[in-house]
Amino acid sequence: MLIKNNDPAAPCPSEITGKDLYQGRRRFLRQAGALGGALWLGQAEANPAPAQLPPFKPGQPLPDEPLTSLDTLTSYGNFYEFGPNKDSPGRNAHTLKTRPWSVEVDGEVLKPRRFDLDELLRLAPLEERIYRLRCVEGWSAVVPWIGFPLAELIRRVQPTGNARYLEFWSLADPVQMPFVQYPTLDWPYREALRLDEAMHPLAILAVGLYGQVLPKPNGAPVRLVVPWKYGFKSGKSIVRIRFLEQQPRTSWMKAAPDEYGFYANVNPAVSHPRWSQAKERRLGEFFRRPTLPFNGYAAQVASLYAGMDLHRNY
Ligand SMILES: Nc1nc2c(c(=O)[nH]1)N[C@H]1C(S)=C(S)[C@@H](COP(=O)(O)O)O[C@H]1N2
Ligand SMILES: [Mo]
Repeated sequence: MLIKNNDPAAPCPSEITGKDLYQGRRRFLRQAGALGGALWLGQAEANPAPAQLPPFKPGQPLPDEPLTSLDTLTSYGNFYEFGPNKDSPGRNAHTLKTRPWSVEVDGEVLKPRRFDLDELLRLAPLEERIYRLRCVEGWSAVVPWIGFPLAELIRRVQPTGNARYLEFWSLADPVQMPFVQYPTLDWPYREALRLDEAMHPLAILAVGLYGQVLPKPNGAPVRLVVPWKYGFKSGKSIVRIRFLEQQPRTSWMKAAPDEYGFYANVNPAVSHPRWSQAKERRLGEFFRRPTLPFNGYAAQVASLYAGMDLHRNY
């Protein structure tokens, strides 16, 4: 795992990790070629190893809140396209093909277009953002994402005067995602934000984690991260962003409307119908800790909801 280094003169973690990965891949390809010949190499090229991330600006650690280990983050989580259990994504997401990849942006925008993954990696300067992640089920983590503000993408497609919401579509390919054939959710997994929420500088498109490209269980190659909302609002493996005039119904709202609302802001004062949200368990810790309003980001985001009844708008 990566050792954090706050010396600004030190090489960027992506430079180290990226170079090692790259050299490892050259070695791998040489060995594969020597061992298995053209067929082997051909298969390796058909699903090439992910490219390295461009250099990024290191993030600020959260005081007294250690990072959740990479091993924990990749082996425990929700990605229902790969199965219903916390260990399903870690066991099954290897079948996800993350290249070629692109994100279609359409709807109420003046400049609808498709962004190729390599374009996304260079759309804006990459930054590390160390964020709390709070799952609606009561566990939480501290994650060193790498990405860029979603506002950077929004700016480039120029929303029309009618655009009020963004809808995010995850990939839904039954060949790569074995559980998409079961009607557990209305696939593709769809989530949405109000335009002003999506424009907030804390909302990012993440393309990396711990100095590397995003691992498949965490939503490779590009996912949303909205740290003041329950984790289910942050769709993984995004292939489409649609700008809308009307508030859409999301996959979770369709599955259980009284349990999962449109806003889903982290709120210790509003219980889930089946459990309290007052506390959370950090992955890797034993004792539960109090959950903070807006997951600790109230100073930055509470004004987005001024005058709203947060019990009704859960
Ligand atoms: N496409 C898709 N995105 C998803 C999910 C999912 O099942 N499918 N699960 C959500 C939930 S409930 C959480 S808590 C976070 C978990 O992200 P992590 O595994 O990177 O911690 O992803 C969210 N994004
Ligand atoms: Mo979650």
